[in-house]
Parts: sequence; structure tokens; C-alpha cells
Amino acid sequence: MMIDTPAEKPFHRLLLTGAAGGLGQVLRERIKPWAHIVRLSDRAGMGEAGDGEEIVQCDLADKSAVLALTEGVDAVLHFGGISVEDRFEPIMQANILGLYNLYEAVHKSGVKRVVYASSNHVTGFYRNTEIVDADMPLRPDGFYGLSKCFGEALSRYYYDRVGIETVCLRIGSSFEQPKNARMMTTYLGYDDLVELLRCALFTPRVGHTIVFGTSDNDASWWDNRKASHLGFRPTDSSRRFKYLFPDTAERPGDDPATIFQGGPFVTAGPMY
Ligand code: NAI
Ligand code: 15L
Repeated sequence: MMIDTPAEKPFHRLLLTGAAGGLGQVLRERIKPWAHIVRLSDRAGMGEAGDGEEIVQCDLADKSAVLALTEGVDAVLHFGGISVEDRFEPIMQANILGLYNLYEAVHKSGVKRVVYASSNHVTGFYRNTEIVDADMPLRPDGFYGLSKCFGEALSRYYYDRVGIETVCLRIGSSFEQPKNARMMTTYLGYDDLVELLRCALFTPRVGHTIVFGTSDNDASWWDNRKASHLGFRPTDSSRRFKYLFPDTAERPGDDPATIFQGGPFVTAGPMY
């Protein structure tokens, strides 16, 4: 089923967190057709507010600031937080406490839907010979992946308890282009990211949905049939970057980074 974008700007105010980050900078312009006002937030600077923009610089760990952040907002695109493996403490502040603060604020402000940037690293310890779907047990590959598992479970709780709908995007690798051979499988082009967001925002009922975010790449580790109600149909593919990584054949070996889906994240944690 193809989900139509409603005519005319459907939202009064959309909140984008992580607006200073790599994906936030891409989305800043691309989500403007969906709302009269886009409220941009990050703990880092975001420059001057343009037409139809509001800028709110704050830390997700600051509960009262996050409550103020969600006031008057119709829906949230939550991209803020630590986006790679790190020590537990900063991950806890941004991705665990920060997520709790966000959902408490969303609840108090009456926001009905959140699109949450989860990550493929919630299942990074599956082997790259396996196909994973949304109902399979989580197998995080580090503290970062663990924090995203918390986000998925927290958003499920707020749906079951108070009916806030969330689409958890288990994003693969969303960059201008794949940076290594693994990303030929995990690549999510920016146009497809925007289309996935559009589906997540405008599908009439999503409840609590988990969807893997990849383009139509030649190889895939993920089965999205349980999110088919979103109607997400990627049109980009890492195929157009084949010239960068012509040789992606599987090789037997004992390097965890080539055995597991999480790639280098599986040994990046400061545990060893
Ligand atoms: P990024 O690291 O470029 O952007 C994250 C932004 O969050 C940064 O601007 C940072 O200042 C902000 N932030 C960090 N801690 C914060 C805090 N305590 N309070 C307020 N803001 C804070 O990451 P990127 O690539 O733009 O990713 C955006 C989101 O998508 C992240 O949540 C990441 O985990 C998720 N994601 C991204 C993928 C990708 O391939 N780019 C893949 C999977 C998930
Ligand atoms: C992620 O979750 C990260 O945020 C991003 O920086 C990439 O490394 C991506 O996963 C990936 O798996 O390639």
C-alpha cells in the first residue's frame, strides 16, 4: 500500500532532535514541506534559524529543557544522541536518560507520534549469514546498541501504557555513500531515509512498529515484512557504488568484524 502525503503542510510544528548531526543536517531542509514550523534541537550549535525554523539548543539529559522542547509539537523525529560506540556514561546520559526525558515530555505535552532513530546495532551480534526480523531476540553489539534496545523497549512501554505511537527505525548505514564493503549491505541512501520518515509519519496507524532502514541493496540481512503496513519501498541502492567496493564476497575468517552484522562495532566497546 502506498501512503500518500496529505495535501498542504500536515503538521503545525515538527521537532527534529540531533539537528546539528550528519543526518539532522540532511533532514533540516528535507522535512520542511511537512510542517509550518520545524523546531530544530541539538546540544551543538545549529546556526541561525531560517524561514519556518525554531532553534532550541539543549542537552537531552536536561529534563526541564526537554519538557519545554516538546511544548506545542505535533510529532517528533528523534535523531539526537550518541551515535557510535562509547563509554557507558555519555551513552547513559544522552541515549538512556535523554530518551526517558523525551518520552516523559512527549507524554506531558500530548504528542501522539515519535519516529525514533534506533540502529542496526540492536541486532549486531547476529552473523552475516543470518536473516533477522523485527521479532527476533535483540543481540546488541555494545553499549551503544544496548542503549538503542532500551529506546525500543521504552517506546513500546509508552505505547502500551499511554498510547504514544512510535516507529523505531533500525537504520543501517545512512551516509552520502557506503564507506566500506559492509555498508554495501547496510546502506540507506538519503532519499530513502526521507521516504522512510514520510511513511513513518503519515501511515494512519503505526502502533509500535520496528522497521529496518536500508535501500534496495543487492544483499540484505534484514526482513521487513512485519513493517509492510508502512508501505516503505526504497528506490535507491548501493549498487550504484559497486565501483567503490567491487569485491564484497564472503570470506571465511576469524575476524569478528567480518563475521557479525555489526561489523567493527562488535569489538569497539571499551570492555576488553
Ligand atoms: P551524529 O552523531 O552526526 O548526530 C547526533 C547528534 O546528536 C549530534 O549533533 C550531537 O551533538 C547530538 N547529541 C548527542 N548527544 C546529545 C545530548 N546529550 N543532547 C542533545 N544532543 C545530543 O549522528 P547521525 O549519523 O546524524 O545519526 C543520527 C541518529 O541516527 C543517531 O541517533 C544515530 O544513533 C542514528 N543512526 C544513524 C545511523 C547512520 O548511519 N547515520 C545508523 C543508525 C542509527
Ligand atoms: C550506526 O548506528 C551509527 O550511528 C552510524 O554511524 C554507522 O556506523 C552505522 O550504525 C553502521 O552500522 O554503519
